[in-house]
Amino acid sequence: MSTSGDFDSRPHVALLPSAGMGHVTPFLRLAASLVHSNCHVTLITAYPIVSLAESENISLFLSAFPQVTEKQFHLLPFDPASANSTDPFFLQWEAIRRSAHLLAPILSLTSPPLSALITDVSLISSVLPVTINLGLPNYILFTSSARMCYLLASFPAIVASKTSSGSVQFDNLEIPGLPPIPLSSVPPALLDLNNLFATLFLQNGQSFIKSNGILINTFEALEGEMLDAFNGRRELDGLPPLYAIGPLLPSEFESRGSNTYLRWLDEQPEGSVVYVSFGSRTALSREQTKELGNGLLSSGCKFLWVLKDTKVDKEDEDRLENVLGHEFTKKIENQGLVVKNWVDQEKILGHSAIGGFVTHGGWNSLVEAVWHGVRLLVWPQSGDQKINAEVMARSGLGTWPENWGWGAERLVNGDDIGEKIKNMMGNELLEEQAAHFGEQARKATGVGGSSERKLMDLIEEWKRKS
Ligand code: UDP
Ligand code: G50
Repeated sequence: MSTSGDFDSRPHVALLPSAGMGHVTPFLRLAASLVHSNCHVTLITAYPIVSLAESENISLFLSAFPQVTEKQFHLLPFDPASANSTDPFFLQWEAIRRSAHLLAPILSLTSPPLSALITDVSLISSVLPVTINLGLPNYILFTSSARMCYLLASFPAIVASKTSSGSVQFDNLEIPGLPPIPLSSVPPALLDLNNLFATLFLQNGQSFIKSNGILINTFEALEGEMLDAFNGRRELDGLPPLYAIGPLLPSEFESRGSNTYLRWLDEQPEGSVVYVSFGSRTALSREQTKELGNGLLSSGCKFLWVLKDTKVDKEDEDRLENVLGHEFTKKIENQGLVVKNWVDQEKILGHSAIGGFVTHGGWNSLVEAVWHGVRLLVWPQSGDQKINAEVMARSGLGTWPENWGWGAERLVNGDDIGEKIKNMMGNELLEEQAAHFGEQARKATGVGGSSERKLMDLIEEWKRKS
């Protein structure tokens, strides 16, 4: 056929996500964008899948993109007791890591041959030996902020110099030209090297230097100084290039489920509703949930609240009334809507009725809010969320009440929550900054924008390797 020459020059990229929607979602968005940029794409999916949200989104993606090849990666049996964690998503990362050697035949038997593999950051130290052995370029997709990426790159040296009997002694992490990362913002799990998250973080940080490049879901206008700080130490530390290719944009395939809440939003005045969600894998305690409910009522604002009662969605079965109580459920009817299912966050954040977002600070949620120009009240619960909150607060996109601490650290009182929500919803400076960064995000991903160019450069690099 006359097009066979072009066909052969298209790069073939395989993608290997890990577990949790915060990791699967950016991978599927990147895959969609690579297909639109004329790449062959293979998606490697590890089975069994932990949550319903992940399996549904992967199916929706594969139906929307029949040209993408799925390679199923069946994990070896795994005994959770053999790993130091109770978190189902971290355990799945470890299960994938222990099966990584099984990737070799999957990667070497693809047709046309692969130009590159893009691996989730949580898996790299176990996948790199496989790709190095096959002579296959391996790129990382970093699913959090550039600020968090800097911590990951610094962690091996911190551990080498400051560890005694498994406990990491943290000082502030200095970053040239930027505020340091204080001990109080470091993911608590990193302070004890015996736990699984810290072990993986250390090994993955040590592996950075062996990878061909790091793709990251952020953009120049949002984290330019941070990207410069990272790139500034590359030569010294042998780090690979960091490519800011974000925001990775939501695609139509992600829309699903009942969306009566969108019809409810249609009836609300512009900018009047506060959207409340803590992402895909964070359940507040029942006590904190009730205080949040009281806070929403006392804020006087209309609200759309996605309430999660368990970490893994399949187990979230208790009825709303059982969680909130009959009386409270009745009280909110005139002021808000509470949903206990998966929602289409993209459509919500893009709805003109939304005027602010109370979020845990998961990086995907933050970047989605920035894209839609929605201001924030960030309430970090765990992991990288304080570090991400710092990025938002510094850019004037939102407020972060630092004295609220980590999620499990203290019970935040409803009146305090209500006050902070009211302040955020009335803060015009935040609104202006949010609109400004929304425009910058569009520029970055538009033709000739900083993120678009980075992705095009990478595709050219892969073409040369195919
Ligand atoms: N999300 C969604 N609907 C929900 C809950 C979450 O669409 O009901 C999406 C959200 O838009 C984001 C992802 O799930 O893309 C959550 O990732 P994030 O990094 O914000 O937080 P995590 O869930 O990993 O803590
Ligand atoms: C999930 C989480 C806590 C947390 C992170 C999560 C990240 C993301 C980046 O994704 O920090 C990252 C993950 C794993 C790893 C290195 C970097 O080994 O619950 O902090």
